[in-house]
Amino acid sequence: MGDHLKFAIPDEALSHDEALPEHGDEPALREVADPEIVILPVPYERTTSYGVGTGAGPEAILRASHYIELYDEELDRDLSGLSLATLPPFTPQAVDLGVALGELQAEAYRHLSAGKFLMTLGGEHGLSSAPVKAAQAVCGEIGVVQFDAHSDLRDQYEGSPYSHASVMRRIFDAGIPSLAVGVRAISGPEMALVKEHQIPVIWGHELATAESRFENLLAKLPPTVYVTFDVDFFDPSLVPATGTPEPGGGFWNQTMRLLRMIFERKQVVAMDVVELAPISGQPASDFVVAKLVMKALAYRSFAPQTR
Ligand SMILES: [Mn+2]
Repeated sequence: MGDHLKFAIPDEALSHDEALPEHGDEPALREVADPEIVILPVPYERTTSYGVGTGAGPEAILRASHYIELYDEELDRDLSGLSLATLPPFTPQAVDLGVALGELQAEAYRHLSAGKFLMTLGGEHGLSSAPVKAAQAVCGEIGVVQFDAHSDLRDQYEGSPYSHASVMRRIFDAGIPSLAVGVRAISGPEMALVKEHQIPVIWGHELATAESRFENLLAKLPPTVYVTFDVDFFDPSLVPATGTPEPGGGFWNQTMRLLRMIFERKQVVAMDVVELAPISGQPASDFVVAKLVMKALAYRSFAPQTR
């Protein structure tokens, strides 16, 4: 098992024995010993509040990745040469959320300080402050691009400062500038914070015509960025399998244009894809999210840089 799979699932990532698809002579992604890209599954779910199931997200993404074709027609490139390795799932052990996120931050730091591009697969959005802070420690000045239906700027939620609903507040508190895209669910206090600090946001209702404004706002971020992608950014007609769906989200092609622009214009050091909560018998969400991961890796490796 292993090398014929697309994101090369390590045995430890599989929760039970299941016959894996046969692919005959189909080219596989190389899983290399010293990869440029490391994929870190983090089935972390501690603070979900509405729908649950993000802990099963990483495995669903890896399973769906079997079915992605490896020729990217947009970039006109064969993706089988991507240099990547998928690590065993990382599960923080500490009960205390702050300590648990510290464990994840140390794990992320280990890969980023070795010069790897880190793709973290969640899990809930509450995990993202850990790899973001690791990226800040390694790179110094960074910015964060947040794809999300929610602003996630609450100081606390349900008693926890480490909630998925507070993750961007923790990043804001760390002095890291951010650009949010697709937000269409926000509380009064969060909006007050956005206005007081002029945090740039492209709202959900602005998505259809967002490209030039996105380009301008992106240019104001530091040259080095981290991308955090909450899959509830997508319209729930495209990705229903998420804990807190909101109508009015992003569709595929417009999203790919924005994502590609980030990789063309910025030095992207790491990305996470979080909040997939798989629905049994509905594989479309899993596949969309796996393809999102693959497109990001393709843009990172093959999109022409215009920085
Ligand atoms: Mn979120």
